[in-house]
Formats: sequence, C-alpha cells, structure tokens
Amino acid sequence: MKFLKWNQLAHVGEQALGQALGHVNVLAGRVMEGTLRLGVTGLRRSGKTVFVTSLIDNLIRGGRLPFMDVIAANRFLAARLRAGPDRTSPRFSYEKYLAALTASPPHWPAATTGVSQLRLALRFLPTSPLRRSIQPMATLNLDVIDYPGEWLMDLPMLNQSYRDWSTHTLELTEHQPRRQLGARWLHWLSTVTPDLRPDESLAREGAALYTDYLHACRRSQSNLSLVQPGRFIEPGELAGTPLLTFCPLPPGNGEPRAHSLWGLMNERFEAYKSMVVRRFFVEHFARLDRQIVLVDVLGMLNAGPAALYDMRMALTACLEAFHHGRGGWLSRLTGHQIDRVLFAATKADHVAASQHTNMRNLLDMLVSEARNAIRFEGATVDTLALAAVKCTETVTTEHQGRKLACIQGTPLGRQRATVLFPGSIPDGPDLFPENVSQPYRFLDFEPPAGVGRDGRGLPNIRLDQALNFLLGDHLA
Ligand SMILES: Nc1nc2c(ncn2[C@@H]2O[C@H](COP(=O)(O)OP(=O)(O)OP(=O)(O)O)[C@@H](O)[C@H]2O)c(=O)[nH]1
Ligand SMILES: [Mg+2]
Repeated sequence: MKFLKWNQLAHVGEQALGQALGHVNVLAGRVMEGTLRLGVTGLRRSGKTVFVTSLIDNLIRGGRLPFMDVIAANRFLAARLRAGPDRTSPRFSYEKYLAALTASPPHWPAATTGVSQLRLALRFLPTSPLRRSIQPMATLNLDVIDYPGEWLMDLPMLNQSYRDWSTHTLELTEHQPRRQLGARWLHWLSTVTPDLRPDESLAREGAALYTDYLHACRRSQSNLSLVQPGRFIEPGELAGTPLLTFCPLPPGNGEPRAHSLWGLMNERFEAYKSMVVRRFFVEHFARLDRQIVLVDVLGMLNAGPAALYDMRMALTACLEAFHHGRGGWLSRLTGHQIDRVLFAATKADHVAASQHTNMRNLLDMLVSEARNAIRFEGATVDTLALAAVKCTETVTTEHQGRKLACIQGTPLGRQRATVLFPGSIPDGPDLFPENVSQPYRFLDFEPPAGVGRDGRGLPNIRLDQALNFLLGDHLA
C-alpha cells in the first residue's frame, strides 16, 4: 500500500483527501487507536482559542510544524476532525475562527462565552518496523476543549467552604486597587449583618454590587486575574438564575443562624459549587493526560506589579487542583493523572526573537512555585515562549549607530504595518524599577493580511516544539 506523505497532502484537493482516507478505512481493523486528552489551561485572554485554532489548522493543513518529530520523519499521514466524545457539548468552531483570522481584513476570534470541544484524529506510521508489520498505521485521537478563561478561576473555590471563601475574598479586598474598586459593595456590606433574615432582594442587591466590583477588577488598569466566581463575569447559560445570587459576607464571631442572610448565601455558594463548578470540571478537566498552561506574560508586564502578583496567585491556586503525577485534589474523584505539563508564554511575536529566552526565563520565574510542586509530584514539566499565530517579523534597524532588534507588523486598530522597537524583557528578577512609572508598553497586533491563505497552516513560533513535548511520545 502506498501512503500519502504529509507534505503531499497539502496539494491534494479535499475530495481526493476524502477518498484517500476512505481507502484507509478499509484497513480499520488494522489501525491501532489511542486517545489523549489535552487540557488547554489559561486565564482570560491568554490565547487559548487562538492556540487551539492554530494547533488544529497546522495538523489538518500541515506545513508549519517542521520540527515535530513525526512530521520531520515523514511518518505523519493526515489529520481529520471528528465529533467530540461528549455529545452534550458544542463542537469547537475551528472553521469560524479560521475564517475570522483569514478574512479580509483579518480579525481575532471574540472572547469565548461557553464551552466547546473537538476531537482530532491523527493518523501516523509507528516507528518500530515490527509494530508496523502487525499494525501498518496508528491513530491518536486528540481531545481538546475551549472555555472562557474566567471559569478557570472557579476551580480553587471547589476546595473552600463559604466561610473560607468569604474570609479570603474580604482579605484580598482590603488591598488597593481592590479596596477602591469595591467601595460600593464594601459600603453595602457595612449596612448588613450575617444574622439578618434571608431576604431575596437583599441577596440580589449584594450580588449585583459584588458583580459590579468583579467587572471593575477586570476592566481596571491592573487587569486583575483573581476574580471569582467566574460565571458572575461570563455567565453563559446561567445569566439571571438564582445560582448567581450570592456574595461573600464577613463571617463575624461564632456560627451564624441557619435561617439568615448568611444561611441563604452559604446555600447558594454550595449550590454553585456542586451544580456549576464541580460538574464542569469533572466533565472536562478531571481526566486530562497532558496540560499546556498559557500565560500572557507581556500583558501582565504592561499592567504592572499588582497585575503580575495577582496573576501569579490566581495561576498557583488553579494549578493546585489538577492531578499532576500523584498529587492534586480535583482528580481524586476519578483517579486520573497528568504526566506532562508545558508552561507557555504566549504572543512571543510581540517581541523580537532575541527576547524569547528572557521571555521564557521570566515565565519560568513566575510559575516557579507551581512548576516545582508539579515536578515534585512526578510529572515532567517544560517551559517555552510561543506564538500560535505569528503576526510580526523581527527586523534589525540602526538607531544612533546602535543595532536594534525591532519587529514589523500592524499594531491592533491600525491599517498599515510599521517597524517599531517593542521594548525588552529584563533578564533578572527586578521587573519594575522604582523610578520608572510604566516601564512596559508591549503592543497587540492585528493578524497579518492574507495569513493562512497559502493553505499551509497558520504561521507560528514553536508550535511544533510544544506539540512534540505534549504529544510526541504518543505519535512514536
Ligand atoms: N500576536 C499574537 N496575538 C495573539 C496570539 N494569541 C492570542 N493573541 C491575542 O490575544 C487575544 C486573546 O486570545 P484568545 O485566544 O481569544 O484568548 P482566550 O484565552 O481564548 O481568551 P478567553 O476566551 O477570553 O478566555 C487575541 O484576540 C489576540 O489579540 C498570538 O499567537 N499572537
Ligand atoms: Mg477563548
């Protein structure tokens, strides 16, 4: 039998590809199948949807993953989209997101408002000639899900009581900028006591003011990440339901009466945990095999020290829940474990290539606590800087006799490409010098006009390295 080579697939029409794969199906009895669940984890706007779109596009259309072993060794046959394993979740709209990125003018996908999933069947030739003589081809089913980053922040709540959560949230709100952002809600809190009767309109009032405070945290210049509960910001199908009608209350001394405002809020908090959070995470996160954690470090540097500190706390709290190696409490429910975790600094195309090592080192430093905890539990961890969709080129210019590594691209909201010096990333821990008020201004970029139209997969930086680490051993 003659196999189609990966680079040949780019040139065959869709019909021919369908026929080729149909022919392969004849041998279905001799195709070994495996499944790998990849958890794409990241706070809001970290780049999850764009990453999943580019991953699918590059595996389906091929051509821009040169250092992925299975492709470099010409063992990759083709990839095909399949329905996701969970029949109740919508399919990830790969075609819609790709259409947005390749439109004229191109644009980024909108922020995600609900969960979606997808299965990608990767067909390849196994490495060992012996295995190939028994099974000429193998298929790896790669399952991925996409969801609003806000929902990730619900994870730490699963392990907290209403009392713990209230105490912790109120402690956080004592510090600026939160104290000022939450001034109206804090004032409301000063007018109620936990022992008041369980009045529905009072609960609604508190929840509405608390929700305004969360929106203010999100919109603020500090771009705060630790914003809970996630559905208060991105409610999905739960908008307006009583499940979202609670807020933290000061616990006071002693046990408040059950028939009280506290009792009502406590009940709703527990209902939110079991009916929304637990269900979502058990369905989609508890049985992950591999995990990529996407972090927008440049966005955090732009937003300043409060944002960076907050992001670190938020990520550490979320990652504690996953089952890495033998630890983690989320998967105690299922006994499944993640054995490889990749931390990736996203949007590496926002800086010149010479900055990528510093970008990676910075991420390494920011996630050091979580990374060490995961390693301790026995999972393999790596860190890299990547761009799922490369929107700029590194160019060298001269300024006052000095060579400067600049980038060329179209800044977000502009029409024309320009060459600019994006700034540099420090190579040490001193990120925010005291005498400089806003040391970083990394810009966002538009997707380049005509991107992806050559049918070769979206241009990227190190997507192949990321996939090698995450899937490589399952494609051998
Ligand atoms: N230049 C560049 N920008 C990127 C890249 N990935 C993401 N972005 C930018 O980051 C924004 C957010 O990316 P998304 O993939 O939508 O982020 P998300 O994590 O899915 O966000 P939520 O759906 O809100 O959780 C995009 O609109 C782009 O502006 C990349 O590889 N390169
Ligand atoms: Mg998204």
